[in-house]
Amino acid sequence: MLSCRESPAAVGDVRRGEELFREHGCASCHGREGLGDGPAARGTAMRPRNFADRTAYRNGSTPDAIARTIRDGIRGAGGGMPAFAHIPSTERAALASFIVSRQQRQKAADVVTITGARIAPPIGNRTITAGFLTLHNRGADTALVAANCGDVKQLELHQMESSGGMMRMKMVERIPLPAGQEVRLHSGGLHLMLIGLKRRIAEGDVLVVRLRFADGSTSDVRMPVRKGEEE
Ligand code: HEC
Ligand SMILES: [Cu+2]
Repeated sequence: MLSCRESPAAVGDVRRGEELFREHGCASCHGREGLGDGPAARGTAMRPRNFADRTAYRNGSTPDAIARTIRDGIRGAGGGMPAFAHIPSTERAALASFIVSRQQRQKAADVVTITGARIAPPIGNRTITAGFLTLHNRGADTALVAANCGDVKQLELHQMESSGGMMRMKMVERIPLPAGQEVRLHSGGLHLMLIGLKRRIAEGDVLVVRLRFADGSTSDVRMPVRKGEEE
């Protein structure tokens, strides 16, 4: 995907924008790096935008659109972005340059490498099983947001957690993949849940699972059916 920006922002603008981002308190909600994880955002239902994820902007991700959003804020259902009409337009433009500089240039699918993918052989006649893999993110922060496979009715992202001494699974919306880090999906932790296998699978079979990342890019992963060391 190419972005057409007629006048690439000057480096000075980006640096000024970064200062203003702190001075005007944007970082308190959006986080210093603009990843949507500032201290004011913690513990609330409000989700400030992660600027790296270009698909997440409701009002456009270009410098002009962003400068307008800063002026007008976002109101209505799910809103929570205050309007900053009092900020001079030159400063709003610098803020927009900084925010655009945070947008991820590389597709997540190209920078996340996958190893150790496998699907646990289903037990008996069950049509449900789990999938595991390790994701190494060599790019900017992203997240695994969905998975699907033609041989499975429903594929969910799950997390095991203990509550009251019992281990139980719960569905998660996304699995964060922080920059430079390795996230391991494994038995007893995060995993892919394959619900409703459309055909019988056994050790030696391979399923192709499509992973979708926060920026909308996808990766097709060959997942052999085999037991792990822990089984
Ligand atoms: C009180 C917390 C808070 C502060 C302070 C804040 N924001 Fe936001 N911002 C949000 C939330 C929440 C959203 C997501 C709104 C939504 O989805 O309706 C958002 C969204 C945005 C967006 C994305 C708009 C879109 O099209 O989706 C931009 C750009 C933005 N903020 C810039 C800024 C800038 C620049 C500042 C500082 C001048 C700032 N924000 C300060 C909470 C905040
Ligand atoms: Cu599960």
